[in-house]
Amino acid sequence: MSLKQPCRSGIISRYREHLPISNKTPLISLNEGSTPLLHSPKLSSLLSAHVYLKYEGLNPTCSFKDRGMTMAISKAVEEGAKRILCASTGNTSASAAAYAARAGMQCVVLLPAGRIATGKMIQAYLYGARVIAIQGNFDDALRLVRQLGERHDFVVVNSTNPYRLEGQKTAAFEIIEELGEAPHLHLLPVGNAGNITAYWRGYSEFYRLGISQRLPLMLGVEASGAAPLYHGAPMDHPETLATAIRIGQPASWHGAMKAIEESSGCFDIVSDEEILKAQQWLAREEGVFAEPASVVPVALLLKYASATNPSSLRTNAIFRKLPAHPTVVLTLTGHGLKDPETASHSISPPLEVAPTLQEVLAHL
Ligand code: AN7
Repeated sequence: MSLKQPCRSGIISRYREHLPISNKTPLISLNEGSTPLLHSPKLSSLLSAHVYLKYEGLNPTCSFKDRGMTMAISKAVEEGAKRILCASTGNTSASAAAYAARAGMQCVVLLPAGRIATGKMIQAYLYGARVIAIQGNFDDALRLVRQLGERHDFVVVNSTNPYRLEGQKTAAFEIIEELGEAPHLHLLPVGNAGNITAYWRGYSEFYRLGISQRLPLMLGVEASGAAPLYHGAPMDHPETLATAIRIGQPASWHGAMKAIEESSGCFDIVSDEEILKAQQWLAREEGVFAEPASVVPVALLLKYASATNPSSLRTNAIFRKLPAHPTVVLTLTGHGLKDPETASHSISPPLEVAPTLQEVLAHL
């Protein structure tokens, strides 16, 4: 195949030959994908590595979910579906609602009541979804969605829908094309574990096709209060301020385990405090604003770089397997403006002064 230059025509157009698409599949796209791979000078120097940020917050609904949703909705339209349904911690519902609007379909979303970041909630409403708040967590909402899905009048567009992960794997393709090779290490946040499954599939497919010559080690990062994969057991009451990954029973458990085992990677964790610090650090040091769930890999690398006893971290064993000056990619899954409330804990209100030059100068 001939590699195309990055362009912004949507992931189905860009990677058609690698996706389960036929000539009959309608193209429902908002020109997702082809997101920036930003070099991170500060993380690179802290880790003596070449570190890049795959900035998925710059997708049309400001998260990586759009890559999977263009596939899921295009296939749903092809199959004649009229209604789609999902459970969500916020980003899936925002994306589903937008692509459903584009396709002229009804969209129903089940969300954990009171635990959705404001921006995501507003997106679901504005794109016209029917929003139902469940008095429970994401795992409860997904259980109900699975039951409703069996009634056949809805197409479920959670990552249990096989087309979602097919779309999401394209992020790995873009990284390989832009770097000219797969990185040595890829870190990403893990919630329902679909994305780590999808990236591993993408890396594996390009490797098998000979487009890349190596496979990365995969490092999945969870919040310490919502870390079922790290601990190796589902959790009934996951808790973290990174609401996007407040998930105790990941649907893609086996896919995530496969990614970690086949790549010789690992799962690691960071605390909520470390997440907030990393969000601020990334904004101030690199000029990149990402939502709390997105910065868990940044938090892990900062913790590792500053640890007095790095061997206490599972991540240490991973770095020992890497060559000198490795190439490292982190996925920043969602935009910081999705969740202004959580970020506002890190700022103080602006200073108010009289509208005179003297006053302003006095406070510079
Ligand atoms: C910003 O929207 O599960 O491990 O319902 O929004 O593939 O689940 C979101 C997950 C990471 C975790 N970062 O990805 C949902 C949802 C952000 C996210 C994840 C999510 P997966």
